Amino acid sequence: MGGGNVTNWVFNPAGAGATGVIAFNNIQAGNAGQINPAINCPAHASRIVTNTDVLEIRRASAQPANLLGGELQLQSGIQGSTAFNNGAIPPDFIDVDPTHMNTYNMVVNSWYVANGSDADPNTPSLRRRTIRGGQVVDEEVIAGVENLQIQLGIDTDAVTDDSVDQYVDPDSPLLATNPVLAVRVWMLIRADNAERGFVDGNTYTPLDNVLAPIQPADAFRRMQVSKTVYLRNANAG
Ligand SMILES: [Ca+2]
Ligand SMILES: [Ca+2]
Repeated sequence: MGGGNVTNWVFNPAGAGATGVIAFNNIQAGNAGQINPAINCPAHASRIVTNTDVLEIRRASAQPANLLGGELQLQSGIQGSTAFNNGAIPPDFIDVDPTHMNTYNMVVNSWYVANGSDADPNTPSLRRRTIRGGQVVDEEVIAGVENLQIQLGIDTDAVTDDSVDQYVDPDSPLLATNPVLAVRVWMLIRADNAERGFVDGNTYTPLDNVLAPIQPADAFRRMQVSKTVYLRNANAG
């Protein structure tokens, strides 16, 4: 569902690097500007659940692609990569031997927690925004996900040793100066329906350095899941 010119979404080529893992911390519902000043998608802003994180992964397509205006693409060569979407070789590649560079489509996936799901406007869900054919597609991944938190594992040693020393929230200033080696994902998932006579008296601790514990005290059963993913080639750029 949905759709729009990619230049209007979070995929700002001038943003935080052309490829890699980008996460946005503790989004405030309705405040699209928190995600990215370039965002212009009211549907996204109104659906997102307060104090959840957004995880975005950008990478180059496996196969080279032809230049195509409107498609978010990556020009890549020995000197690095540049994102563009106007179908023209970026200026920093104009003088590069064509046999020493390639054009790829950029594969961008962004996961967020919405306050409704396709089947039920009152059941939250994990949704994914992606690009197909230059258009933004917004689709449901798992109904019942009510919280998503992300922390990034960084290598803080003066001489980096490719081992994680610390996990930080996505807005940590340490991310500017320390390589990210891993992503830790935490989700709180609830049943579709409330259960008569049941009270969830558990306390859930979000994977976040500032958010308070969550005590639902309602009639939904829940489970929490977490996973740590080590990034391939993390130290290559
Ligand atoms: Ca967070
Ligand atoms: Ca280390």
